[in-house]
Parts: sequence; C-alpha cells; structure tokens
Amino acid sequence: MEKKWWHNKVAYQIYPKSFYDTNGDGIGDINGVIEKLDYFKELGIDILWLSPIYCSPLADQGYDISDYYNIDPRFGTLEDLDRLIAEGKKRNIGIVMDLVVNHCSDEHEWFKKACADPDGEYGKFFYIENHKDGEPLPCNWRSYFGGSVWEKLPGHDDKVYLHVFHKKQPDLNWENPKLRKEIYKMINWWLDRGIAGFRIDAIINIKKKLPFSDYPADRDDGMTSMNNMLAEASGIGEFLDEMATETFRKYQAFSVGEVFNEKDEELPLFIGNDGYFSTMFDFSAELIEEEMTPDLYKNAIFKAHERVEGIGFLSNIIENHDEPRGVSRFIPKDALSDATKKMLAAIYFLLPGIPFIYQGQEIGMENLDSVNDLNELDDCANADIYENAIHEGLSKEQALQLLAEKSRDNARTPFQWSDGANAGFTTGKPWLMINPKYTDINFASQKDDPNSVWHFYKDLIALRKNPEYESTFVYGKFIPFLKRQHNLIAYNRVGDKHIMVLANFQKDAQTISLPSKIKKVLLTNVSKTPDNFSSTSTEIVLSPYELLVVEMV
Ligand code: TEU
Ligand code: CA
Repeated sequence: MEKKWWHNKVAYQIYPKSFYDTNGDGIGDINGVIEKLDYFKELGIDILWLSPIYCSPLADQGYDISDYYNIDPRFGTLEDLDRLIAEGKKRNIGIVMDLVVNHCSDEHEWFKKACADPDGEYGKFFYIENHKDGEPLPCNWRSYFGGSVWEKLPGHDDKVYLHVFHKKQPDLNWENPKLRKEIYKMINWWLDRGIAGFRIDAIINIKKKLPFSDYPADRDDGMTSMNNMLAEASGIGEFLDEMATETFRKYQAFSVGEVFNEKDEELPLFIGNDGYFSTMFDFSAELIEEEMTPDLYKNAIFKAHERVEGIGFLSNIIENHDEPRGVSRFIPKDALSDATKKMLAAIYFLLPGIPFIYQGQEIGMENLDSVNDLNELDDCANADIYENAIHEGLSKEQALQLLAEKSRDNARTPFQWSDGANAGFTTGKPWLMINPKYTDINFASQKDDPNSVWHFYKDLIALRKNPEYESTFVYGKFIPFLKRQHNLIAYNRVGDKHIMVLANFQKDAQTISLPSKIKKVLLTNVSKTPDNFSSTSTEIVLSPYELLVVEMV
C-alpha cells in the first residue's frame, strides 16, 4: 500500500450547531470552533471535519445548501472560516468540509431558475418529470425521510421533481456534464482556500437507475426503499473517478466517502491506491438491525477490516450525527459505565484505519433517556420514525421511547462543557434541548481527572501516535484472536511490534491463553498504573468488562 499523509491521522467530527456558541444566540458557531482549537490540540486531533456550515435554510440542518460559496450567517462568515483554517494550520490541524452534492436546497438559485424555466439550462440540473394529477408518479421510491421522492415543481402543476431526501433537497442530475463541471469548480474553490479535504455526503445516491421504474412495495404505503434502486444502479464509478481526477487528486486532498453498499470487487476502486476516496466510513456495525450483542458487533467490524486488508483504509466510528450515541447502542444498558465506554473506545480506535471521534464521544455522552413530546426534538427524520411506529401499532409513549433510542437528535444535543447553565454551551437559549445527563457527564469534571473517559481518549490518541508503536498501529497487520470465543473481542496488530487488544465484553470473568507472554501493558480500563505485567504464564484472567492493550514478548 502506498503511504499517504492521512494514514496516521486522528480525525474528529464537529457538529457546529451544537458545539460551542460564542455570541449567545443559542447556535454553535465557527468562532466557537476557533476558541476550542487548543482543546483539540491537547486531545491530539489532526483533522477536524465540520458538518455543513454553508448558507442553508437548515431544513436538514445544513445538508440542504442554498449557496455553496458562502457561510450561513448563523455560523459566521467566510473570514471566520479563513481564520479557522489559518489557526488550524498553526496547530497542524487540517479542516475538512462536508461536501453535499447529491442534492442542494430548493432555495438554491439553480433550483429557482429551474422552476422559472424547467426546460432551460437549469431545469437540466435536476430530475424534473411531467406528471398530471391522478396519474401514477414516475416511480414508487420512498424518500429516506418518508413519503414519495416526487414533489410538485413549484409553479408547475404538470411537473414533479425528484428528492430522495427531504422535499427541500432536490436531487442534482449528475448525468448532466454541465452540473458536474459546476460541482468540480466549487470543490476546487474550497481546496484553493486551504482546506485539507472533504467528507462526501450521501454520495452513493448520485447514480440513479434510469429510466425511473417501480420496485415491489415494502410497506403498505405502496412505496419501496431506496436501497432497491441503489442495488441495481451501476456506473457510479465513472462519476467518482472523474470527480477525483478533476479535484481531490490534484491537491492530494483527504476525502472520506459516506459509502455503504460497495461490492467486494469495487473496493480497490473506492479506497485502493489512488481510489476515488482516501477512505470511507465503516458502517458495518451501525447497519446491524438485530438487537445488538458484543458478538454481532465483533463480527461486523472484524469482517469489514478483513475485507479491506491490504487494499485500503476504512474510517472507524462508533457514532456520527446520524446515529444514536455509540455507547448507548453498543454497550448493554446495565453495563454502561466509564470502564465500558473506555473498552469500546479502545476496541474500535486501535483497528487498522483512520479513527474518527464524534463530538461529545470523548466525554462519554449518552442518548436521551426519554422524550416527552415530539416537539422537544428537531430532526426532520423523526416524523417518519414516529408515524411509522404508530402505524405499526405502538402506543404514543412507545413511539416516543423509540425516538429516545433511535433519533438522530441523540447525537445532536449540545456539547456538555460543564455542569453550569446550558451545560456551558451557550449563554442564550440552546437551539435544541440539552441532555439532562450534563450534570454528571461534562468536560469540566473530567479534564483534571486522570481516570476520566476524556483522559482515556487522550491516552488512546497518544498511544497510537507514540513513535514506538505508531507504525504498528497504522500499518501493522490486523489478525483476529479467538474470534469465536463468546463475548471476547480480541485482536493482534502485528508490525515492528506485536500488540494485542483484549476486551472481555461480559459481566463474568473470562480466562484466555495468549500466544506468548505479555511484555508490557500499554493501556487498561481498570487502573492507570501497571507498566510491567506480573503474569509469568500465558494464561490470563480478564475481569468483567476488562480491557487490556498489551505489547507481547
Ligand atoms: O446521510 C445519508 C444517509 O444515507 C443516512 O445516514 C441518512 O441520514 C438516514 O438514512 C436518514 O435517516 C447524509 C447525512 O449524513 C445526513 O445527515 C443527511 O440528512 C443526508 O445525507 C442528506 O444530506
Ligand atoms: Ca452563535
């Protein structure tokens, strides 16, 4: 594998609206990120990915962009962003923007022009079809947020436009070379401004199976999940290769794709040497539909990494702004503690690939315990989850409970800086409720406690970057250990050094036989001290939920 500058980096996702508010309007801002740059420096972060801050009506929290060349005034100005880029550079922190190009906002000038003249140049930037009332729609695809993907084109009773997400997110027509050129121009404009790269949103959706056609209904609304269409759409590689050549490759830019349905044979094209992207997220654990167990989690992440071994780098996460909190999802409720949060952190963080931390994860932020009313929350995806639950026969209370477990808002409540007013996030009224757990879980209470979750993350990053071990963590082989042993998540990283990660994911102790003796304990979730392991045998007993990261003889 060719070495690239991003291989040894640690990345962090900021959800700007909920990160830190500096002017008291209840909305996090770019200045808030600048103020906290030393926080990231101290933690050891190299790359900061900012969820969208472009001009937007915020129908889908900025994933609906109305001007790709400017910053939404609620987040700041272009000058603020330039300052962030410059201040980041001083600290060796690269800024990564979110690239949302499957769709734009219906308030973007392209869409306004398309509405004014659907047959003109900008009409061809979108998917606009003729449709008369009473006739079937062009196809029965269900949008990701519920309801048909088709919506009446404003001002034209006889036309509809396609939106696979919210109706305020019309899909851009990638089949049109003029549109593609506009996108590449915009990407390069940002790269010229000095950003380190992009996270590429919802990119698998840019290739549609045409002509539009129905798939078998999978709910009694007569519609079909987008996945059915995506499984049949082929040819996305031409778009992605062109985009990479016209943009990222010219700049050696970092690019991380939101991709989750690639076929085995496509992997080298996506993330191999000079692939379409530098890396893509590993969503294998997030996609598990059954009730979560340690074994399911292990099998998913191990399989994902065995699959890309020798080909390229995955980006590892336990959560993002679209998921409930990782600790609430992957750790059984009765076992949720600082110790298990640390265990989960080490398991995913020391896998091959690029570790991403999502804002608040490093202090162990959890899901909401309950939701009293739909209005307490914000996300445009909530209504579909709620209504579908009611439709399936759940009570109102059960449907709200489901949202407390599944809503994307779990990850979007403001960062818990302290146990003070509004968790120290704002002096004003926060745009979204603060998670009531902020009095227990907050940064201020953890920063001086060497046994806190926050310090564990700091230690984890420092360990991965320790010159003695770095090449093993970055380029060492990944070899699962005792893969079939129930509730044990264990693997070897083998390079210049032999390192093992051993996690006993259960409430009983568990005995294992190691391939050799332990030379040194590098990290544990039980106590901070042991430098030399006293064990003289290769058989060790892991206590309940014990994590050990060790160097082997
Ligand atoms: O998400 C794309 C995506 O496919 C899903 O994770 C999606 O959020 C989910 O199915 C809806 O419940 C990206 C962004 O990460 C997400 O925040 C945006 O809403 C979406 O694209 C549209 O831009
Ligand atoms: Ca603000």
